[in-house]
Amino acid sequence: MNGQNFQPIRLIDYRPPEFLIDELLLTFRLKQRGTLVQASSMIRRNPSADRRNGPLRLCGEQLQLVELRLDDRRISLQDVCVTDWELIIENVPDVFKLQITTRVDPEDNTALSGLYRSSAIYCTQCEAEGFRRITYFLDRPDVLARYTTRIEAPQEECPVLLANGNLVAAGEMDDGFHFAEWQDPFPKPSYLFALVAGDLVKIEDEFVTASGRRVTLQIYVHERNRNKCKHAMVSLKKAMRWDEQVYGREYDLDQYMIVAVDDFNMGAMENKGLNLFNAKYVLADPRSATDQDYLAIEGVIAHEYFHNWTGNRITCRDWFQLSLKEGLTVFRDQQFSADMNSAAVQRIEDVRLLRQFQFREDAGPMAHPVRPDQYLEINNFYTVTIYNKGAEVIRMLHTLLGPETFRRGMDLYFQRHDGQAVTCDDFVAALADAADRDLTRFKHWYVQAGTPRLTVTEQWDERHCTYVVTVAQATPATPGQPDKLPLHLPLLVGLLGSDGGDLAARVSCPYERRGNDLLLELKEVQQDFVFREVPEKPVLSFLRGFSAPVIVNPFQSREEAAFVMQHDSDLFNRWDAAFSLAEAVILECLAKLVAAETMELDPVYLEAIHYLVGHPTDDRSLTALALQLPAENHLLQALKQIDPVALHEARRFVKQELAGRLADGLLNLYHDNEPSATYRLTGDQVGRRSLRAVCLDYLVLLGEEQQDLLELCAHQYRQGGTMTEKIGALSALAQVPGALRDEIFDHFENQWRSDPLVMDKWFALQAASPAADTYDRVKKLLDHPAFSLKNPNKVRSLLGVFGQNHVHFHHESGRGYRLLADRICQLDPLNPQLAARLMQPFVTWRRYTKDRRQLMEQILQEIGGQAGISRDVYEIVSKSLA
Ligand code: 0A1
Ligand code: ZN
Repeated sequence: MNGQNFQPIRLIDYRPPEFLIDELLLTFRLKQRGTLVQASSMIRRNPSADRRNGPLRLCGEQLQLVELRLDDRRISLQDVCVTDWELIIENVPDVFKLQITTRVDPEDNTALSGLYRSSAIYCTQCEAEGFRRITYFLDRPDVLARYTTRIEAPQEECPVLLANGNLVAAGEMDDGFHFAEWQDPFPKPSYLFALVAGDLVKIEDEFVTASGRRVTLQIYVHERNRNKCKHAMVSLKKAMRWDEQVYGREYDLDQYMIVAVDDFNMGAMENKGLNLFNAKYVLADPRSATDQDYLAIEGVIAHEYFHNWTGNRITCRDWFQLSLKEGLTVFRDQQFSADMNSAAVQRIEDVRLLRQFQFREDAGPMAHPVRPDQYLEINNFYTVTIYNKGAEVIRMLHTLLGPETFRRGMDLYFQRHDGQAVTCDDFVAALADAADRDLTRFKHWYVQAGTPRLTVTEQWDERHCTYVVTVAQATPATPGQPDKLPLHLPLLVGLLGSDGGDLAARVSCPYERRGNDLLLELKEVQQDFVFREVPEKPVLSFLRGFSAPVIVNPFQSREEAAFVMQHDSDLFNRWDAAFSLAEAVILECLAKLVAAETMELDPVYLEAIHYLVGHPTDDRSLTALALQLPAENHLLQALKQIDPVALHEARRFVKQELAGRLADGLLNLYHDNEPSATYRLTGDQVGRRSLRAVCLDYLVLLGEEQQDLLELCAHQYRQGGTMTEKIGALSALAQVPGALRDEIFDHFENQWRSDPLVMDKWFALQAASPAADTYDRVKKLLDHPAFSLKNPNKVRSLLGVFGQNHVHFHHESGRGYRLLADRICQLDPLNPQLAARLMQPFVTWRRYTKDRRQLMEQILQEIGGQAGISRDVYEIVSKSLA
């Protein structure tokens, strides 16, 4: 394999920086090729460094060094050492001024890290290590400097010039250039630097903070998108108010800017005062964006805004602490979305994502702790573990401490560490101090990878009216961590009586009450929880609200699960009961299929779903969620050896059976829930649209015999006034190849071919389709004029989604593997970060049937053998094969 010389970075090697930079003046003279960057900094030795006499080593990549001056004297470039990743200057004084001029070519920057161009806009992406692609610098998060940024650019091409902080000067220059100078009063790490220049329009609003300061809010977009920013602006204002009310956090600059760009590797970036967003998370109108898009925009806008305190004011000491800002900020954005919309729906969506993606990551060769202790390429660690499991860890702290104590802990954290770069330990210490609790065992969550499994047993003593729940925990071994310690976790439970009511209020037990719930704290490998004066054998409502990120081995009968599904006061657990029942039923069918027995639908499950369809709750989104079967991505985790085709068939059988048996009920539900003609983003309206989409998704499976059901889809597509309805119809139709499907997909393409975000949906629906012709279509779509390997949204919509399409990606011929692998190799030299992300479906290759295993192993070896392989892709390949 190539790439063996890449060296891992280790947490134990962390040392404080040898130098500090307090002030930095950056001057950019922008050109598509040959941008000149002058960086003038005040540098001094760090009094608390381990070593005080070493050379100055600055990070730098893909730079052309033009000039160097130390204390205003020019240094010959022969007298310094320049490598592919460093500039080393020997014998520097203790305090000095350094001026560096570098040259970069934004137009050729396809990696979208550093300074690049997207749809004629100059922009930057510096997290995690992009700043070193702009100038030589101490590019590490524990070096905090005050930045002044001067941008010079051709006035006509770039009327708008933006950087972090406040605008302090602007004016015209010779040769059609103009300039703007920005000053950011808050010291920040280099990863939060940003610059934007281009022809953009701004949408402006104002926010008055709790203490009465006026903040100007601006969203910058291309002229054609001017009318699609309202929702983002409303979301921003809601997030600002919420952070004041819930965490007492006010915004700290006079101006808050958001810029939407078309080419972006991630969702968005929290640069101080100047957030850069993937256009997907800013632009929306009802004609072109779905309800899910609207909710995602609200969530991402909030996430970036919340980073201003959790990430920017208090940042990470090193990249191993990434979850310090990301886990905490995801937790905050989840809380916010739960408060703005349906809390139960939000929790279900969060848990679905966690189970499908994080549990899968945690069980595979890329498993790593929330605070990793080693990496080759930090960009590979922007993972569901760091973000979403990290958020679960914070949520557990919130549950253990209770909301008031948690808030006191957060206050202490902000007060203690404002302006610092700190660690996850510092965060937990602030909470522990505020709560006056020992959280030592809890901290295992940060260092231990893998999803714990809980085994639950119940004992009911009728004579003494005593009920005992025994819970045991075990975390499976993960790479590099064969032995696991017990964790400290909060278990919220309820006891349901035979009438479905909560018994908890009446029983005697030493556990803290949290509303209807009881809080059990599991700390040991195994513990008994005893409840006395229990009048009848209760049905246990376990792990309410998914109070800990664990897998619970099934311990209840299907009848009990159906009971929870109907009666639990915890809406999350109602849904979860439906989900687990469906999982058990599908896996049972799969076992039958594999054993060549006839598959049958369990009558208990059928009855439960029948009831659900006949008695929808007021929260229609909840009913819609309960009707959706677990994704293949989730189901496969329970299998020793994955046969993706058999799994797909078993799931499809259950879906088809439900459709057939419940057709009338589903059709009634569909017709009873027509949304209003005008678009409104209320729970009621969103619920109607999603419930109808789920109904169609089932009903369309009966389309072969009942043409009118296909027509129902077509009708919704043609008549629906919103993108949500159109996508609902298209997504259902995508399952049934035929003239009608083709006609409607063509129609959609013709109508939307010039809207890139809508075309992303069109690509994704086709790449996700289980229909037999998916592979051929995807192959053809790679040559579609709207597709481009250079645009991450396109790559994710077509190739990323195809990689998650189990039946087609894992086609026994290996053609799905080949298709993806070839594109990964093509993409790697252009955009290694994105190429590495596309590797994800290969990572768990060992879990599949033998033929597939062999094919995937070969592919991994082939990719690993590519000349010039990036560190990003190399890390994934080598860990997968290890
Ligand atoms: N900090 C951002 C995510 C982000 C990370 C890396 C990026 O480029 C490599 C871009 C964005 C967030 O959490 O929103
Ligand atoms: Zn973030």
